[in-house]
Amino acid sequence: MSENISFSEIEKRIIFHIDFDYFYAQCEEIRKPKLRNIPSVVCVYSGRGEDSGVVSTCNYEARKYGVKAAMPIKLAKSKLKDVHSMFLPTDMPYYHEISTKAMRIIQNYGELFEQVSVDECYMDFTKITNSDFDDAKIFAVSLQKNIKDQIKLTCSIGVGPNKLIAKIASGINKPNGITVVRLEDAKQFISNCKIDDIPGVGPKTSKKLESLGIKSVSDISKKGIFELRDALGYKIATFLVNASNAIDYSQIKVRGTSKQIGKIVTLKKDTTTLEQIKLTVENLCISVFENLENKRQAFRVLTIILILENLQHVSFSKSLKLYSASLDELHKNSLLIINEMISNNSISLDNIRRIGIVVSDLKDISGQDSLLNYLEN
Ligand code: DGT
Ligand code: CA
Ligand code: CA
Repeated sequence: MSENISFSEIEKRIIFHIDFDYFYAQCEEIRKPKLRNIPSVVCVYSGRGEDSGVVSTCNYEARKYGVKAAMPIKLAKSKLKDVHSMFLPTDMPYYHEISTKAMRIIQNYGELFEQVSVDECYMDFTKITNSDFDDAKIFAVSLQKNIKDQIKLTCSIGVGPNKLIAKIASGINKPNGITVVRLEDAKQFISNCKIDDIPGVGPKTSKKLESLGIKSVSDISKKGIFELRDALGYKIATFLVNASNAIDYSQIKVRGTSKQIGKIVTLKKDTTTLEQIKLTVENLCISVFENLENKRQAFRVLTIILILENLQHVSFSKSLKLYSASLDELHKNSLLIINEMISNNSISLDNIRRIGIVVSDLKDISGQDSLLNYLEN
């Protein structure tokens, strides 16, 4: 995948890293709002004795008392012995449910999406922002607000020119923070970080670096890969030298099930009539359909994205009863949804700045005799 990407395309990227705050503990607060005002601690009980086990995570109220992930439950209880607090066991199915809802809201932005864990994902916002970091900030605010309004969950967002910078940035202003690091500021940003702020650097690598007299990120950036190769191995040496220069070429890894095809266009300033919008939608559908046809895929979920003059983001997804590979159906449904979105949200046509159409839940149909056969089955 990466070999097809040119330098200039890499340089123009805008990547979001989204990390849900104190995730398991916040999920507990969502169903028991009283927990918000007291230290609450989510624990993995070992089953061997009453308080045997470790802290999985805790809310920020509990963090004030020094409670941390991986701490023995007994120690956490002793830190909170003088305050009213709550200790709860983990409930993974419920956390996954909340995670799925939040991830769906993020995916509705219709860009390349990669979920890395139950509470973390990356999204490539290059297209939707036209590589503009000011727009990216507005999208980050909107995304954070959408998740908060819809499921009462806060998250922290890092925006950067690549995954590495975005990931570090999301941890800077926790909880409920947004940190934007522009391409031109990325080198300075990473130089101000500690070596073990770089994801993947643990105590083992830190120690090895220290034995080479390397104490800071800028120390690494002054070294060549070959100088570090013997101590660390070629792979880690390359990663670290690149990272210390704020370089990271890794791509968003779209998972099989969340693959999608989409296109967003910016409307001309004077494109305000319904006719013009219809024409734009038709062209978008044709382009998305050609892409589907080339990949020999059918879709089931259709998402329409409207981006307004103030960059407010309105999206709506519809799931079809059957997989479809028909341009007509794509076109018909897109128009229906857009009409509904405009009237339900009383959006004035003048306000629409960009329109996007995304199809997802894709299925291979290359084995079918023809698209038509497939549809009639
Ligand atoms: P944050 O992101 O600093 O606001 O707090 P969390 O709790 O979201 O921390 P994060 O993102 O490192 O981890 C996500 C979830 O993974 C967390 O809610 C619980 C679980 N987790 C993290 N660290 C540990 C651990 O050391 N042990 C266990 N059992 N679970 C953990
Ligand atoms: Ca988290
Ligand atoms: Ca996380």
